[in-house]
Amino acid sequence: MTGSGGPTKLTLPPTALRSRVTEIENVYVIGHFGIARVAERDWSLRIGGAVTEPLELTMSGLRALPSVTVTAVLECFGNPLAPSIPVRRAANVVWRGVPVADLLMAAGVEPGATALWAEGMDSGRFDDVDCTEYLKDLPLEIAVERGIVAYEMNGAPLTAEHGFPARLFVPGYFGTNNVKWLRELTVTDRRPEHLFTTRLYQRLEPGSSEPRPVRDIDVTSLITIAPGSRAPGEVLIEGWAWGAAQIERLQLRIGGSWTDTELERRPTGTFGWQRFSHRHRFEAGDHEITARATDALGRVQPLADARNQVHSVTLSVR
Ligand SMILES: Nc1nc2c(c(=O)[nH]1)N[C@H]1C(S)=C(S)[C@@H](COP(=O)(O)O)O[C@H]1N2
Ligand SMILES: [Mo]
Repeated sequence: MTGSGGPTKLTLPPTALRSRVTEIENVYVIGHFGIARVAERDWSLRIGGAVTEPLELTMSGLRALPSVTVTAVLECFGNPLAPSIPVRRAANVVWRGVPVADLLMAAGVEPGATALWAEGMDSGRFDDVDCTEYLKDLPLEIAVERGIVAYEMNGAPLTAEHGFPARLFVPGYFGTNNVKWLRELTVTDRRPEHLFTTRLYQRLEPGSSEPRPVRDIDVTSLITIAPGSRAPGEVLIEGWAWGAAQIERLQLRIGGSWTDTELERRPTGTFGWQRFSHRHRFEAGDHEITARATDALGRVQPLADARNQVHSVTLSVR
């Protein structure tokens, strides 16, 4: 199974992300090898590696298992070849699927396993490298804690673009880990050498010289009101804030000074985005509004030079 054509990228403007749950047509799309078209009857999921009972599941077998529903952010790390440029590809989605924990429980994980490899059915050439599959590896502990093999987004079967018939989804992790057109999960104790595991989607964390795989989502926020012309008066400024950890504070900079906004909390152990809102009265003039989030671990969105740098919108009030 190969993707069709070259890389596929669909990015939506922030104003298309106003809904709490992003409509499927407003969910960005990334396919490094294009979009794989998979027929349900040709699909199965193999679970193997360091397990006592390797499994192979059909779609009807997967659907027959108990499922969970979680609302969580899907966010692209960005261009793997230019990782400091903010691309702001994000969405908040209701996912339904079978917990990885249940599947691995049925397969019986052998002692000493630390990693889970996830393989997609798409293949092709990316960054001048031929790949026989899309491959990611995850810490087994996190995959078991919150990973699901998802077959619905927002209550409907996955579309081909989003990984039909099933994909991995790990709440709190960057999109690159959420392998679409999933065909195999392998339990093991090491990292695979692969374009998408050890070469691309690596980052240098502050104070470290050792590249690390892109996993936890950064502290981020997005203003969703439309930029452009407005009449003088009060404007409801709103948007979303999210990250691997809960966002504790969302400030807006309007005309040079920072103000706190009203910010929703998110329930413990969940990874959906949090709404922020603030009413402000604008006089005639051009006004730049900037949003900055701070998470529960004190991490603040950088003002510049980072993929998760603050987002700004300019209003021309006349
Ligand atoms: N099989 C496969 N899975 C994949 C990819 C891919 O190219 N092939 N791209 C990843 C990246 S980088 C992102 S951001 C998400 C995007 O998911 P979406 O297209 O459903 O928005 O899928 C991830 N899973
Ligand atoms: Mo991505």
